[in-house]
Amino acid sequence: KKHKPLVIWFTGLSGSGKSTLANTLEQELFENNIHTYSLDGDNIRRGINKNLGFTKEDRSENLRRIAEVANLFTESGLVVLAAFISPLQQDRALVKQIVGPDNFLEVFVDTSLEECERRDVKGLYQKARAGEIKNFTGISAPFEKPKNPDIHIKTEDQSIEEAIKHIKNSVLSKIEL
Ligand code: GGZ
Repeated sequence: KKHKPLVIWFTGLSGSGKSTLANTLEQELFENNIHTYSLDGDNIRRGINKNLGFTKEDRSENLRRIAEVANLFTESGLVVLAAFISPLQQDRALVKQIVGPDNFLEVFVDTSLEECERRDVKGLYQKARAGEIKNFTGISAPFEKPKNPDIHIKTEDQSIEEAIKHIKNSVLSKIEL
């Protein structure tokens, strides 16, 4: 099927649910015969960005490279799903510029720090509180909430199914299927 290029960019705290939403959405897009590619910490930070850590500068460069990669994939006709904390407004703005503002859909996965810390699926918040992880987003590094996200998902008030339906409708209209 022919459709416009698109980068679906999930931003939010560690443990907010970005990957869960991205993975579920990707399955549904697949069922609609939309060709996708997902970028996340697992395939990026272990590969092309393995020399980068979590300082402000490294995060910035991490996100810049991801945006360039996302742009290459969209040029080849894919819908890209990218799930990264992307904590700073200026970095998200640069990403949007690199992929092209018209090809960019920003999804703010808004889960409170309290809830992420309560879930603490990977035990990272506990380590961050204990000082074992430095520059941890929400604890010892900033997260600037997006002011005007295209889509705002409050995972504490909305089911995954509802959230996915919302994002999917927006994606389908944006790529004009
Ligand atoms: C935040 C960290 C940190 C620090 C390791 N701060 O929940 P996770 O584990 O699986 O996902 C987080 C991931 C964040 O990488 P991103 O590339 O998305 O970050 S950014 O957009 O800011 O560049 C977390 C893990 O890496 N992690 N140390 N200090 N998250």
